[in-house]
Amino acid sequence: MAVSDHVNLEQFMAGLKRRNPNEPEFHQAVYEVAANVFDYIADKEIYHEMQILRRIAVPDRIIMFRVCWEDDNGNIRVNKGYRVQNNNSIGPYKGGLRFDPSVNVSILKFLAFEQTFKNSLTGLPMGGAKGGSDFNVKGKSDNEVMRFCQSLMTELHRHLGEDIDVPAGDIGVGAREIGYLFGQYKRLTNRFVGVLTGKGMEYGGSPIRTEATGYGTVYMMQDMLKRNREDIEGKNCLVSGSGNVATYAAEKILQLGGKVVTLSDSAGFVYDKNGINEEKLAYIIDLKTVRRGRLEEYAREYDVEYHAGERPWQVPGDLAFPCATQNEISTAEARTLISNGCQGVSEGANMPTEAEGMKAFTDARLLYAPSKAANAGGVAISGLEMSQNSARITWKEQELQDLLREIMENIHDRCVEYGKEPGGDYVDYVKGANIAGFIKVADAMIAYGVV
Ligand code: NDP
Ligand code: 2IT
Repeated sequence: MAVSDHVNLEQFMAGLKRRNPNEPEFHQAVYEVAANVFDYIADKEIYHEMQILRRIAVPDRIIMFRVCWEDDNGNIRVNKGYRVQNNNSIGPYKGGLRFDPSVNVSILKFLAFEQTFKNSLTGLPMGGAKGGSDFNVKGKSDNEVMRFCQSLMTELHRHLGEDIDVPAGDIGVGAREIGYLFGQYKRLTNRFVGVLTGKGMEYGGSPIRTEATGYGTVYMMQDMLKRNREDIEGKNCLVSGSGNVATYAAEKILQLGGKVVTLSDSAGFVYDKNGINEEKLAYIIDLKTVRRGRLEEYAREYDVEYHAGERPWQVPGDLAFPCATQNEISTAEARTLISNGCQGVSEGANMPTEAEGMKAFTDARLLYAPSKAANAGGVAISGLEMSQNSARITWKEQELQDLLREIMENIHDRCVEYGKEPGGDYVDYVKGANIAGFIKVADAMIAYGVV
C-alpha cells in the first residue's frame, strides 16, 4: 500500500475548492464534516491511507438531463433535471427530490453529501443521494405539474430501482408530485415496486412518513432537554417554514405542551403571540397543501403580526426549529437567538445555519442538534417504507410511531457517545453526528478496497 500523503484540514479544503469551483454550499457542507473527522482520524492511519473522506466528497455519479414539457397555453418549456448519487457503500442510494428555481449542482451535491451521513446515522441500510429540478411548482396547474413530473421520470426512471436508487420528497415535492412520479415509473417499467417513498397510503405508502421528519426533529430536542432534566412543556418555540417539516414539527410541539409562536414562508413570517393552536395549524396545512396560498392570508384571517420579507429569529424564544431551507439562520441571527436567551436549536431543514452561526451555538453551549441528526426521522421512515414494500405488507401505525421514537433516541445517544466533551458534560452534537455518521460508511469503504 502506498504511503498516504497526510494533508491537513486547510490543505484538504483548498484542494476541494480547487476541484469544485463555484460550489459554496458544497464547500460549506464538506467543511463541517471534515473539521470533525480530521480530528477523529488523526491517529487512525487506515482512513488516511484509503483516502476515505476525499472519496466520499466525490459523488459516485451525477446525472443531468433536459426536461421538456408543455404548459397549459401550449408553450414548450425546458428545465434541468438532476440526480446526484453520492455513495452507496451501506445501501441503495436514497434521498429526496427538490423542485425549486434555486436548485443547482452545488446545492444538490451538498444535500447528497449530507444525506450519506444522515442515512448512516439512522442505522438502516441506505446510501446517500439527492436530485430534483429548477422547476418552480408555484403558480403551475395540477396538469402542468403532472406533465412536468412525467417528463422528468421518463429520463430518471432508467437510473432508479428498488435496490438501486429510491427518491422521495423535499422542497416543492410532496404527495401530489410523488403520485405523478410513481404513476409514470409504473407505466414506463410495468413494475409495482418501492422505487419512491412518501407514497400515498393507497399505493404502498407508510404510516407516519408525512409526519416523520417534523416529529423526529422535535423528539431530538426532547431528548437533548431530557438529558438536562427539562422538557418542551411551556416553552416558547420559534418555527420557520410552513411546509411538510415545519407543520408537523409544530404539531408535535403542541402535543408535548410547547407554544408555537412563529411560522414562515418564502415571503415572510407570522408572529402569533397567543400561540398557533391545533385549529390554526389545520388552517395552515390546508392553506399550504390544498389551496397553495401564502402565510400572509393566515395573518389576515387570524389578525396576527405579519413581517414581510423577514425571518423569525429576532423574536425572543426558548427553542428554535429552523424548518425551511439552507442558510436561513445567518451568523448575526444565530447571535441574536443566543442573546435573546434561546436554549436549544433542532434543525428540521438541511444545513439551515451558516457555518459561523453553528460555531456560535456550540461556543455558547446551546443544546444544538444539527440537521443530519435532527431531521433523520423522515428518511428513517422512508427506509421502513422500503422494507414494507419489499415484504408487501403495511405495518400498524403504532409500530411505526414507536420505531421513529426509538430511532431518534438512538441517534441522540450516538451523538452523545461521540460528541461528549472529555471530562465534562457538554455534548457537541455536531461533532457526535459527524463522527458517528462517518464511521459506518468509512468502514464499509475500507472493506471494499479501492473501488
Ligand atoms: P416544503 O416544500 O413542504 O416546505 C418548504 C417551506 O420552506 C415552505 O414554507 C417554503 O415557503 C419555505 N421556503 C422554501 N424556500 C425558502 C427560502 N429560500 N426562503 C424562505 N423560506 C423558504 O419542504 P419541506 O418541508 O419538505 O422541506 C423543508 C426543509 O426540510 C428543507 O431544507 C428540506 O431539505 C428539509 N428536509 C425535508 C425532509 C422531508 O421529509 N420532506 C426530510 C429532511 C429534511 P413557500 O411556501 O413560500 O414556498
Ligand atoms: O433530506 C431528506 O432527508 C429528505 N428530503 C428525505 C429523504 C428520503 O428519502 O426520505
